[in-house]
Amino acid sequence: MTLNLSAPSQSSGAAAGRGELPTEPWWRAAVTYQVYVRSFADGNGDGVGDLRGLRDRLGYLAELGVDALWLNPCFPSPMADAGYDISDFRDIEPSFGTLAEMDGLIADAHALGIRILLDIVPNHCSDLHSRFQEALAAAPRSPQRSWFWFRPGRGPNGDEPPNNWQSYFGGPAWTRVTEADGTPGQWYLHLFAPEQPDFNWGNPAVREDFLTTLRFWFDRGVDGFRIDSAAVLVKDPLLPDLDPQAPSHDPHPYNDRDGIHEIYQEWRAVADSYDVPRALFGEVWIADPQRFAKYLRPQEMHAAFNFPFLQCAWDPAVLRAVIDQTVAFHRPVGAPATWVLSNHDVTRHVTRYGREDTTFDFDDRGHGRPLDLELGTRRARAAALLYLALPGGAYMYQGEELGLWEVEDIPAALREDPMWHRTDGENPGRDGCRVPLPWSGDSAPFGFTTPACSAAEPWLPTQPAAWREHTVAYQLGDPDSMLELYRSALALRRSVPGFGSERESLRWLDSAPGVLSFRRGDDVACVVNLSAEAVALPQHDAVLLASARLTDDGVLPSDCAAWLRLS
Ligand code: TEU
Repeated sequence: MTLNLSAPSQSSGAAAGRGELPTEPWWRAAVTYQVYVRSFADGNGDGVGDLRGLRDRLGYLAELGVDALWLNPCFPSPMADAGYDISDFRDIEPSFGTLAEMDGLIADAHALGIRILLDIVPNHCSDLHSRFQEALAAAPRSPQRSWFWFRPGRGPNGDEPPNNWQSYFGGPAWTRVTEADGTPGQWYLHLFAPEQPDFNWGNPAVREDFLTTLRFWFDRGVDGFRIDSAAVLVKDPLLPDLDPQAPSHDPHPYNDRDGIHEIYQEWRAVADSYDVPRALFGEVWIADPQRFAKYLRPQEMHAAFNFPFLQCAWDPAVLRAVIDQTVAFHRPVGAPATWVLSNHDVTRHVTRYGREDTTFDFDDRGHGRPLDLELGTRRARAAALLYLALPGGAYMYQGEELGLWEVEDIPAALREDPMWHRTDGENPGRDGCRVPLPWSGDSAPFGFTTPACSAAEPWLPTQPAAWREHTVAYQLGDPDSMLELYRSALALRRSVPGFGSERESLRWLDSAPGVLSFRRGDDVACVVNLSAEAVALPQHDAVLLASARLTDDGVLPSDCAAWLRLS
C-alpha cells in the first residue's frame, strides 16, 4: 500500500499554476467538481462507476480545469440510500475499489494539483453498521443503545412512534425493533430511511469516534470533507412532538440547534492541526441567512453550499437579491461565498431552466411538466458564465459540463431512490440526475463501462439516445459545445485574477431592465441578459467569452451571457 502524505500546500505547491494568488487559501475560490462515483466511469466492467474509472479520467478533469473533486460517499454501504448509509466509515465500498486504490487516486490527483474531498455523513449510519447491530443485540437503556436514539413507543402497547417526526424521505421517522426475546420492543429514530439510524450526538463516544474517522482520512492525504446534512445532528433529548400548526420552531427539536456549533469547532481544530490545514464544506439547508453564516465563523466550517442560489428562479431581480444577500451575509464572518446550480439531489438545471417554473423544490420537482430543452440549455450556458464569474467557490455537478438534462422517463422497476419508494412514487426522487455519464460512442452505454467489450449494463441503464451528441468525445473541440464553454471559462478563471480571485469585489454596473451586469476587479465584467430582448453590451475592449455566438457586434441576445475585458 502506498500512502501519500504530501497534500498540495495551503495555497501554492502542486496546485500553483491554477491561477492562485500565493496568499489566498485554495478553498476560498476553488472550482470543485462533484463526482457521483457510481455514475462517473466504470473502470472494471461491472456496470458500476468506481475509483479506477475515476483515476483513469483524472486527465479529463485536469484539462477541464477544476481545482478539487468532491466524491459522494464511497465507504462500504448496503446502498439503501446510494452510499449515504455507511456501514464502515474507515474503508472503501468494495464495488468502488479498495483503500489502496483510494491512496492511488489521492496521489494521482495531487500530482495534477487537484484536491480530494470526501463526503462524511455524521447524522446517521447504515443499519448494518457494527455499532447499530450491537445496539440491536443489546438491551434497552444499554450503553450500546445510547449511540442511537432508542425510545419506548407511545400508546397502551407501545406500538405508536415515540413522537410525530416524519422522515425526509416520507413516512414516520421511527421504526420499531424486535427485542432479543422476540417481543416487539423499542423504536429508533431515523430522519431519513429506516436503514439510516440517527446517531446520538449527545453521547461523547459518538463525537470521539467521528474525530477518529476525520483523522483516519486526513492522515491519508484527503484535503477535506463535504459534511452531509450538517445542521440536523443535535436533537432535543426530550424529543418533543413538532407542532404541525407552528410556522417555525424556535428552537427546533433537531434542525440547527445551537449545540451543533461546538461539534464543528472540534472538527475545525482537527482540520487545522495539520501542516497543510484541511477544509470543511457544509451541506447546510437553512433559510435564515444569519443562522447560516454562524456555521462559517472563523473557527467552524470553511464554506457551505449556497442553496438559495441553486433554488432561485431564472429571474434577474430574484437572482440579484440572492447574490447581494449572499455577499452581505458572508462578509461579517469572513467566509467566502459559494455558488452552485446542481447536485445529486436536485433536478438538473438544464431541465429546470427549460420549464415555466425555473425554481427548485424538493416536494414538487416539476417532473413531466412542459419542457423546452433548447431554452433550458441556452439558459444553462448563460448561468455557467454567471456563477463562475461570482466571487468565491463554485461547485459543479458531473455532467453539467456536458449539458445533461434530467432523465424523467426511468421505468419504476429501475428506480432506486428511497425518496421514490417511500412516497410510493408520488415523489419521482433523484435517480433522474444520477444517470451514468456519456463519454464516447454512438449508443448506450456511451463508453461509461470499460473495457468496452464488457457485457455488464450500467447500474441505471437509462441514458437517452440523444446523449450521442452530448458525449465528451462528441463535444471536445467543438467551440459551440457546453464542454468547451466550461473549459474556456475555467481557463479564464485561472488566468484572469478578476474572475479567479475571491478578493476581487463585485460591483453592479448600470444596465437595461432584465440585465445583470457586474464588474469584478478593475478590468473585467460579466453581463447576463435575462430579458426577452437583445441588449447592447457595455463599452468594452474585448469579449473574452460568450455563451452564444454574438452575431451583431456588441449585442447580447436574450438568455445569453458574456465575459468582457473593460477599458
Ligand atoms: O441530503 C440532505 C438533504 O437533501 C436535505 O434536504 C435534508 O433533507 C435536510 O435539509 C436536512 O439537512 C443529503 C444527501 O445529499 C442526500 O443524497 C442523502 O440522501 C441525505 O443527505 C441523507 O444522507
